[in-house]
Amino acid sequence: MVRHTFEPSTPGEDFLTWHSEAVSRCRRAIIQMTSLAGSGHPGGSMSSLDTYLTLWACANVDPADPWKEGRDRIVVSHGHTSPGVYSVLAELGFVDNQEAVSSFRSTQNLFEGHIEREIPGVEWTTGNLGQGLSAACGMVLGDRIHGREIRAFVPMGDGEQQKGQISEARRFAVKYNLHGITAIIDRNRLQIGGDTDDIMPQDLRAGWESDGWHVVEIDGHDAAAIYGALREAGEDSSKPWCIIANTVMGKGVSFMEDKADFHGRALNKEELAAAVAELGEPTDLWDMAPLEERRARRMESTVPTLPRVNVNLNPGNAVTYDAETKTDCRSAFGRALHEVAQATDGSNPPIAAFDCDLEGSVKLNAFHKDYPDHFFQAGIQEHHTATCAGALSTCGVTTVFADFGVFGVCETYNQHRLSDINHAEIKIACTHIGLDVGEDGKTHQCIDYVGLLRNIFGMRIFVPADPNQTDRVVRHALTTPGMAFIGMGRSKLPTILDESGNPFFGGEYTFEPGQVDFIRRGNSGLVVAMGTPTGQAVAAVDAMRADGLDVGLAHIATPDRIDASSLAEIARQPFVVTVEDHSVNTGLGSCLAEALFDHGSALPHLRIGVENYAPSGPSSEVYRHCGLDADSIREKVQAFALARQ
Ligand SMILES: Cc1ncc(C[n+]2csc(CCOP(=O)(O)OP(=O)(O)O)c2C)c(N)n1
Repeated sequence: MVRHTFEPSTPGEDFLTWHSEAVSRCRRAIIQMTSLAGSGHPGGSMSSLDTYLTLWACANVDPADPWKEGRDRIVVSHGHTSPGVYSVLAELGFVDNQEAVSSFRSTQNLFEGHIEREIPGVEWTTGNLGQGLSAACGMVLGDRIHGREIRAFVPMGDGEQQKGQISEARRFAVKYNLHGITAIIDRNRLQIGGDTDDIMPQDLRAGWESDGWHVVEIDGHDAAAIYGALREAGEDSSKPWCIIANTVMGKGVSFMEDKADFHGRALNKEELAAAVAELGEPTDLWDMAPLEERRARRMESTVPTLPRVNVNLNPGNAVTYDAETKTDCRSAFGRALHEVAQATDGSNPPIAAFDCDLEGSVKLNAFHKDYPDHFFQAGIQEHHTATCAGALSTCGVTTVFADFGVFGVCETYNQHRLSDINHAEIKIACTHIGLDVGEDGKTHQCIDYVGLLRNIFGMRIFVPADPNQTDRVVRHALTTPGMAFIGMGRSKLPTILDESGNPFFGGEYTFEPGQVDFIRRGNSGLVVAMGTPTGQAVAAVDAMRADGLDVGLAHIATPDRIDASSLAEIARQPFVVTVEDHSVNTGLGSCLAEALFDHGSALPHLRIGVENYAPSGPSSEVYRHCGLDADSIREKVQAFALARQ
């Protein structure tokens, strides 16, 4: 095992000797683990191998302290080259070789088909191609916010270069002078379907250069050349470098070389025997029986638990918007975010916010003005932004991604999913959700956020009813670990009042996830609203109560979690009507019906919500068109109640 640095101007002889010997051991491990699993990606693993050995041997990383503060970050973007990564991590003592080889692609531990962030030495789970560079940007920003400049290395595939998110990340890295990042493209000229130039011709050098990167080309199997380029890249603080490493897929085994087939296929028995003969190492090292036996035994993993990085924020004091104040939830969000930053640390709070060219609409202006180094204007590059913010949120920085719902959720769902797999803690603050988008029409109506985000296991969904509840929800979400989504409409909303005319969600009201807020108590049925239409539901319920129909009204801000005592209370009602400006197929109505069913309670249920894409128009008109205004709600509830008498 050798530890080196990028300090000497040339790599030492000891390093080069070790490298040439380690390559053989790692090739053996790659072939053994893929053969044992009967699947995996040996071809790209072997073409990337020389780079991987140089990186993990020379970068500022430490197998004895893999998550040490201020370390360099090696973010492998083409995560399918996991056999190559694991073989090198084993060679350098980050993980146990026998464990990695024998359990690769089995459910017994974390040596998965694509690299996993839980493995010491791996910084980001990748496999959905095109996201690694964005993640590295987030990590470098994280250290910068903590007052450190680190290096980040991003090995990538050449087929992978076809992904648009990479060019988003390139521009972002140059804009924010993230010169510590070095991209290394494994230019083996092959991808699954064959030649990269046939699948999608692309001028790699021109693309990276036009976005402001310095590009060099090297022999990606020459350890000294790899070392030299990586070292020189680190000396340049004017721009980030992209190293195009010319390589051969399947390098080291003649019949695997330059064959797209071995991108994603393990060797069969005959091929394995031929590889053993060709690589010429002692045959006992190739004995698969002990590995097979260990795989069957499913031994306990020795991989340590990934540590969590805690952030301590001060929620500050909740604000109460009175009955006369009419404001929008998004302004309440912007104010609460700014106040949490101020309450935590007036000058340098561990908070960051990302915007995609909608700063005024998503109300980040005050935060931007007072914390310019914590605000990132990423342009119309939502995929990059989502991943970058997700990665930054794992670096001890509470990270807000503010956007319109349709871009912050629908456009970027896959990025959030991968962030969740990476145990990210991003706070997605979306405005313009539901039908409340002004006159923008169906392209902008995000009516599916509950349905989508419920699939993300670590996500918590918050849909406040008015500015008062927004204030408390934002302070809660920012100061609570985990992924969170806060959904807000565009319009100014009435303050929701209790029966005495005081702000229901103001004053001493405390927000508790899961709790259902009973705004009006009644015994003849219950209207349950979520988010923006709650004011309409209040007006409808008050009108029905004045008419003698004793219906109650509740609000659910966390449709994905409804606590059992609240369910029991709802279940005592003769019927329930849900009201939401979300698709009726996958929103509050579905969540509540499921929760009641699981609770053992079934009651008549009318779902009022969005039944189709809705037209353009002022929100009040669109609500009327879709039957979500107070009069329509009242008529539907009355008819439903009448039918049950
Ligand atoms: C976003 C995304 N689309 C498609 C795939 C399926 N896929 C996995 S590897 C691969 C080809 C990658 O080619 P390249 O980057 O050249 O890697 P190499 O073949 O050199 O290993 C594809 C299309 C994926 N993992 N992610």
